[in-house]
Amino acid sequence: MISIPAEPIVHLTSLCLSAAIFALGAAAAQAAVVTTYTSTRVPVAICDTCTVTSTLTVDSHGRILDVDALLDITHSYDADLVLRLSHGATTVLLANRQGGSGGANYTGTVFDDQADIGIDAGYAYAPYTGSFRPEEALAAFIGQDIFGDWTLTVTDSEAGDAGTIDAWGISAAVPEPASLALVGLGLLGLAVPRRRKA
Ligand SMILES: [Ca+2]
Ligand SMILES: [Ca+2]
Repeated sequence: MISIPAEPIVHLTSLCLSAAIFALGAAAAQAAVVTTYTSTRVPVAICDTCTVTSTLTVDSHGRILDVDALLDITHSYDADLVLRLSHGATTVLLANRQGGSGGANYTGTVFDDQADIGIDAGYAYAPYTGSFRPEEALAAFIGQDIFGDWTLTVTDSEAGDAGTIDAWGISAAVPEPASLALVGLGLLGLAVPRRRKA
């Protein structure tokens, strides 16, 4: 008779545990995995006054939370170059004829919306080693599926100098796969009976 109130307490406990499991599961689903994909279709010659492309193919799915572009180009006159990154129907202008008078190469360049310096800032200089904000935000890709082809398009728009796309890639953050979150939920679920027995 005295134990009657115990039942609602048990229900309340299991409700709290369920809520905690749900909250932890949701937190696990929010966790991001960052992966770098590099193109194997390099080097690509940038002929004088040509437009050339290089692609890379991502064979996994995931909703893009953030994406950066990585680039190594040898070119004797960067200000000839217009750089664009495309995926699906979206194209982002990375750099439009930057490099001033005679700046050469992009060496270890990362285009990142979160960078402190814009590639078009007057105090950013070739070979642009480090992180720079692109001229258009890479955030245009946020929410898209990372799966499929990504294309770097390089236009050399002035006669006299040429170069090469040596290497490029993307570094993308997507949510941790749902299967991992479910494994987490399963492990938490196993923990519940143990706690009740204790
Ligand atoms: Ca970024
Ligand atoms: Ca040229």
